[in-house]
Amino acid sequence: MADGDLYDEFGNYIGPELSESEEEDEGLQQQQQMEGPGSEEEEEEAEAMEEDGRMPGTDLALYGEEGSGMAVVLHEDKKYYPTAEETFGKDTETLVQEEDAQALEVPIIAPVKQHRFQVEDKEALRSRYTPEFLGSLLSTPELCRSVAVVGHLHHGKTITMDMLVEQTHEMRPDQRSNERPIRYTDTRVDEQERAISLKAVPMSLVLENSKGKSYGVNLIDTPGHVNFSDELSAALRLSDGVLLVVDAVEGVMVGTERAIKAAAAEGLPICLLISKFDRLLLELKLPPPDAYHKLRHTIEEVNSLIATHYGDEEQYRVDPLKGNVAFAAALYGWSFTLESFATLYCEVYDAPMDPKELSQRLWGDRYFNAETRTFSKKAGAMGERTFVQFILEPLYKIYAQLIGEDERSVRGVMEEFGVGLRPQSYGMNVKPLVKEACSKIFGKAGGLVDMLVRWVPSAKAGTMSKVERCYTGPQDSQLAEHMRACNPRGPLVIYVCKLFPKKDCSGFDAFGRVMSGTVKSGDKVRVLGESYTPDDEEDSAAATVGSVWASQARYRVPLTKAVAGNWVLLEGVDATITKTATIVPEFLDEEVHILKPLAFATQAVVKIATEPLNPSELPKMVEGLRKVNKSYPLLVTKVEESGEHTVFGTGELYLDSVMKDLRELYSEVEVKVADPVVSFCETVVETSSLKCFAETPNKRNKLTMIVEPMEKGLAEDIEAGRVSMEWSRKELGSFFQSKYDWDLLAARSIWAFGPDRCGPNILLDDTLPSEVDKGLLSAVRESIVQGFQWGAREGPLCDEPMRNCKFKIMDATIAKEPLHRGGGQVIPTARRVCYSAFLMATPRLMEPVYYVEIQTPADCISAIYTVLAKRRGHVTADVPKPGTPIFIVKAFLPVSESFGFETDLRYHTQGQAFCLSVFDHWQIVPGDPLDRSIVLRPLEPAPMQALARDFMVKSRRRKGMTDDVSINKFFDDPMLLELARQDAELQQIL
Ligand SMILES: Nc1nc2c(ncn2[C@@H]2O[C@H](COP(=O)(O)OP(=O)(O)OP(=O)(O)O)[C@@H](O)[C@H]2O)c(=O)[nH]1
Ligand SMILES: [Mg+2]
Repeated sequence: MADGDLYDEFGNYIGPELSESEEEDEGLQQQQQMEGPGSEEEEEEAEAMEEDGRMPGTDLALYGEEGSGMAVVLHEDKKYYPTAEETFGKDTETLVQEEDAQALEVPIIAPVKQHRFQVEDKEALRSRYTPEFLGSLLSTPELCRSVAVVGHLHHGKTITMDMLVEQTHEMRPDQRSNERPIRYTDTRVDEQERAISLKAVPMSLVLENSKGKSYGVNLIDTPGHVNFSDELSAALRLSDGVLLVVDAVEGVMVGTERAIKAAAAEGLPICLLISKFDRLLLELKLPPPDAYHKLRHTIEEVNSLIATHYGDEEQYRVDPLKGNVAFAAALYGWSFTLESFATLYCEVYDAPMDPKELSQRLWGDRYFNAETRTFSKKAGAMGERTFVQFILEPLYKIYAQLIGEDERSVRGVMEEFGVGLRPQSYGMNVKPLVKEACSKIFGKAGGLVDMLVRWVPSAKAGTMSKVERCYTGPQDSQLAEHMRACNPRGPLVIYVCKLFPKKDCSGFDAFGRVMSGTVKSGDKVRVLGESYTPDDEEDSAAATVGSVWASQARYRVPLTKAVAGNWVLLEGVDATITKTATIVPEFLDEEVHILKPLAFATQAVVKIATEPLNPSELPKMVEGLRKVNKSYPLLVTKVEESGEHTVFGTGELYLDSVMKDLRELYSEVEVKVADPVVSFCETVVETSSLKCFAETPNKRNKLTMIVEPMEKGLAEDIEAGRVSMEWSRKELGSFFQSKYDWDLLAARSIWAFGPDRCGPNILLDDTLPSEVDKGLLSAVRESIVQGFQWGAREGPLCDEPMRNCKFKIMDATIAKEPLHRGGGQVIPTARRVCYSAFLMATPRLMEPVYYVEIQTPADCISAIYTVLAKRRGHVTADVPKPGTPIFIVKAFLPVSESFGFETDLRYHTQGQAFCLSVFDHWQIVPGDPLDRSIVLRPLEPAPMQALARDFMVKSRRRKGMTDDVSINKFFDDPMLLELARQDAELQQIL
């Protein structure tokens, strides 16, 4: 039969029926035909195998043995395949796995994860001293200083660190001649790319003072951007003093003020470093006398802030004459203090003078009379101030000569100072040449070290004040004694304040300060979390310390042990730590309390909702969120009732950084992010219009409450810890009496703050002993407080926390039998009565407001006013920066209007204005959130008076709640009747 007749036009077989075996044969034949030449060989081989008695299909040719076909080889000696080592080389690991031993989704050999988020040096820098020497200095707390380098954005903190790194490490030639700074403490790739610090990074260096004595100096470089002020808080908690870096040109800015405020809150002494000194000469081109006035103005500005936050005491003031002010141009590798400059004079001129004495005459209204060769306080005929004459003018001359690049004049300058340059240096570009020449002239930063050594308490003295400030337990306990004495032989206590991710981001290393005892690898410890108390020991876990290191930004020095006063990086203890922790020995006889959690000067008010692109990856994202939460001290992650995962941060840059870490480092899933929104607060502006009451479900108890707004400033005082419920009744009484004019009775009847220990709401017992059985009332106190705190945490308007509310219990009927007044009855009722009193007191919504500082040239100011006005912002001041063409515009802007503000600002000012925003206060949103007559139109901006309603309704929708607050839910029937009766009475009167 012809092939064509067997198939129809669609290719279906229509021929006679075939037996199955025929079909198979045919298939086999077709296959063989397709395989073509070579298949014959296989056939032959198969035949040969059959003769051998071997199974066809399994290639049993012995590997690597020629002529093996004939040899008799025992079964166990047979080798069929090359070994993994022969194929892949020596260092190959071979795994023989049984089937189904691993879950399907787990790879047999996991790919090596590499996150390129840390800058990797080809080879680690080598310090000029041995690690042992560093270790030995760090083990002597008297010779250690722990300093946080703080300041405004881009004021030169990281470059100052670079200067110290260069002086203590062997730099490679390419690093030395490179015009781009290394930014050694910016360890992340994104920090380098954006040229901004995002994380606080510690380094322990051996620095020499001007007399050549070595000290172990722990420095931590903090970010200057106000969004990252949480890193600053963590760094300050571990330090004993601060090096405040202020740009000589920009002077005091918002970041400077924040840093001073935060340092004051920790009670740390300030040393001032006026950085970028060269900008006065090269950019502003100020004549020397004007440069002096500019510097003095900056120092005065710092001092006025210090007076505001520390008080007027002389000890905290900074003054070049006291020796706590240094000047530097770190980019050019030099720094000086008055004393180090005086020493330079004495050395160069070989003068038999005491540099200290000379230095006292180099600042302020001091003049040098060249004729009598004496110093006086009165200006001579044509004299300049000594600082100008002896410091600024020579500096200007040095720069002029070096920048002139004339080899002869440069040689002249160098000879004058008795130093020489390498011949090849004269051929260098201006920047490296100035850097090399200046660092030769000024030498190492001995003056700066002198300043730190003198003004920052030693690790030993610092530990004592840390314990007094941060230990939550009794100060007279034995443990506190050991900590205060910084006793290396006492029980181990480590205060962990920061977590650094490991290279593969699988876990974290804990960074902290040893408060007492000695830690070494292998120690068995107990990690106490932030909610640990001796009564509730749940938040504690056992762990074993892995490696112990001294952190050096990009490398680590392994330590055999770290004694009290040291900063350490610990491996293996991070599992249960979220933000801070206290590490103690596994077994300790004494009662232990924790060291205080961090306190922040700002609040996380911007929130975004996240969701994995692929819903099945939710667990991965949740795990990622848990990790970013560890990495950022102020970050708050929450799961809303609707199941939405929200992340709270301080601002746009902060959340941008968080999301980048979440996506790329910690979860590796695609994450969808909703537009940012802000958190709100709920408050009242009047006293409740009637006493609200509620009965417990069993009708045995009845609570009556009213609410009224709190005094201005009280909420902030409570939040900042200026008043605390842990105080004695007497202390509380006198605080409220003196500051807020409360009567003593009211002050003593405070029951609680809410929603937590330092929440901005108060619960007062305002009942009279003649009307209420106080004994019974105090029996249910705990339950009422819990109800109040629950209510204060989630207000009735849109589930946001309450603020500024003073709840007063006016009356209470409590069941005599304990069975009838249990928590289950009282807690929800207390919450309900809080809500009804709240709704009767003209409730309002509050929104967060940013303080915005804008740097701009004068001609852009009007455009800035317009941009701000469009966003409900307003300017509070616009002031010129003395000695510069810059204006500073200060303004308030609601956070909800701040999204995209920076871009808008740049657009309207042709990129000339630059702004920084930081949370400042809460402000009432205009309009009544409960006004039902307002009609909200979708996609249209709400008018001013409808804003509160608009915000509330949108928040409720987002949270999956109904549009309106159902008042009936919070009122009992008798209460509703009472309301109706009062309404009717009111109508009659009208
Ligand atoms: N002219 C001059 N520029 C400097 C000097 N020191 C730093 N800069 C420049 O100032 C900019 C910011 O320096 P950084 O050291 O990164 O500032 P920072 O304070 O660490 O910045 P953040 O950590 O992001 O707040 C860089 O562009 C430096 O080149 C200096 O002494 N002279
Ligand atoms: Mg920096």
